[in-house]
Amino acid sequence: MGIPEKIKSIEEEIRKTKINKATEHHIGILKAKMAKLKLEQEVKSSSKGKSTGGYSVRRSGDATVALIGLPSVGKSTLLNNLTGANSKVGSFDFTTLDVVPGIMMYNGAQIQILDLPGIIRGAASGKGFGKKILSVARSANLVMLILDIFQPYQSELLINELKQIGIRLDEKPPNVTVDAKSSGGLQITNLVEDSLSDDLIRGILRIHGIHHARVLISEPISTDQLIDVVTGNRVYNTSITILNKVDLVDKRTLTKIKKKIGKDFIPISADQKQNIEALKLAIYERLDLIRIYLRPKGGPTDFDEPLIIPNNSSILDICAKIHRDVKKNFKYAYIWGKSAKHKGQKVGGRHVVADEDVVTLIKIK
Ligand SMILES: Nc1nc2c(ncn2[C@@H]2O[C@H](COP(=O)(O)OP(=O)(O)OP(=O)(O)O)[C@@H](O)[C@H]2O)c(=O)[nH]1
Ligand SMILES: [Mg+2]
Repeated sequence: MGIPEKIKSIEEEIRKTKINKATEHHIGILKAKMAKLKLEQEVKSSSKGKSTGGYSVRRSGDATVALIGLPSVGKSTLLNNLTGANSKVGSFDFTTLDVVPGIMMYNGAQIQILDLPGIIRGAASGKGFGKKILSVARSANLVMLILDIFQPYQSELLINELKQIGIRLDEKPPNVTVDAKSSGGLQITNLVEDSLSDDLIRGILRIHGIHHARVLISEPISTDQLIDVVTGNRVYNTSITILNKVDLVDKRTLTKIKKKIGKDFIPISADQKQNIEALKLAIYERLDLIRIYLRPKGGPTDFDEPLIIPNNSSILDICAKIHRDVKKNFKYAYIWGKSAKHKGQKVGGRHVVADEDVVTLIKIK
């Protein structure tokens, strides 16, 4: 049996097995086996030279947002509207066949938005260039899920396809440490009562070739999350959900749909430019960026071009963003603003800055 057939038969078996406490171990082991087979499949197809990588698109700007949705939901119309780009819009599916980048300016930040071809069910297993499309979302800072007013319940499908290629949306990485050793077997410290059994943990680790390790589980986790940890190639991404084409329905219908979707989303009309400013603000807020103003030693502060960095960045992160030499030659900094104890406080590289701080960097002579 080849790998695809093995995966299929395990999927079948999982589907047929009733989920309860008695079958938990069995299903956990099956899932771990399937994750292992999928990894093997990836390795095999990439060594055969089959491209499983993403589109080549040059990253630019301070953060990147990937537009993910079914065909014809209005991704290109939205890109054009947010950024002034000129991505082709069509009333038929699969109008966009490549990545089309645009830049949205907001609060001094340059936010790169990537328009992508539409995905369909089965995208994660390669349907319709699905893997190429989905993998762009892996390296994006924010995934924008776009729903169409006529297909408002498709977010599960999108989330599931992303999940299958290793993207976890709005989840925190599980708090589990697997510290591999060269001998000594598997030593498990499970601080959570009534969670996965040691037997199941051992089984999952062994399937993934881990026979000697110290494992520390400090919060409740599911079988899937443990498999994520041992597989090691998961990314944890933030998302935002948009419902497009709301110009086509009346208020009453929209309220009904809102109730049924049951999760937060932003209603917009990309075509009629409704609620676009609110969407821009939401994107900016979700990206969690801050502005830093640089003040050269003895000179005036540059308030025109803030440096845009992720929230909770340190002075050294600022240096790295400017240039790696700046980081190498960094000595200390002076700081004004919300993160400073007093005006012009002298701080080291690890100091965490706040939105709209003013910073003077002093380098080694
Ligand atoms: N009424 C209405 N039509 C819209 C809206 N946004 C997009 N459309 C229309 O929907 C159709 C598809 O729009 P596109 O922007 O090409 O959709 P897409 O998601 O990029 O499609 P693919 O590239 O094929 O995946 C076009 O006919 C658009 O004019 C909207 O807000 N309201
Ligand atoms: Mg398009």
